[in-house]
Amino acid sequence: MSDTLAPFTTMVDLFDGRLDPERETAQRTLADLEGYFQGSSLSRSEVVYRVYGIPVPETNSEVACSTTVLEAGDIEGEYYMTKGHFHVERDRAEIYVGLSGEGRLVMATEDGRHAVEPMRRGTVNYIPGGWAHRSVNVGAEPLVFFAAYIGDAGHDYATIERRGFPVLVTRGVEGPRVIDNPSYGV
Ligand code: S6P
Ligand code: ZN
Repeated sequence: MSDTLAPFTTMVDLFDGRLDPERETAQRTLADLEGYFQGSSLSRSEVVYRVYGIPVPETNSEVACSTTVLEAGDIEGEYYMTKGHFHVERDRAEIYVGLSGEGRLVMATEDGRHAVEPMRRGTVNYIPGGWAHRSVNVGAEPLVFFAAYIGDAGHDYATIERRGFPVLVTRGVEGPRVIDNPSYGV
């Protein structure tokens, strides 16, 4: 029993995703996302997203949680998005709960299947094991969501950095479009 966690409570602002207490924050700028978009941006210091974490031991008996706040914007029509990752432990699943804004959750398997699901306030997206996942903000306001995943999942960014996702989400005249990624797997 000695290494059993004590129960604790965190407040989450259901609109802006901020946690109280705020324990661990990561932020990604356009510079951090270099090479992820088809186009390029002159700005490098702009923050694209922040992740507010509720850290727990990284074991398969704990559930790790975080909120993500993904800003609105695009680079040459490709909407702002997260890096996206597989879990290092490939079979670890995850749940996203939409809090505000409008987005798309792009998912892909290593053998090239893909799926695109909606994200907005009230959506509960189930990301099965084996599916890489990337969030895309297709709205004019920040996209905010809550994530919960098995504590030892780990993040494999390298595979996505190398191969990308099979599809991209871009700004079309009639709204967001999902198009084939010309650089996929290259
Ligand atoms: C963690 C979960 C999210 C993302 C966050 C940022 O498993 O999927 O908390 O980490 O949305 O995305 P990324 O791809 O930079 O980790
Ligand atoms: Zn994940």
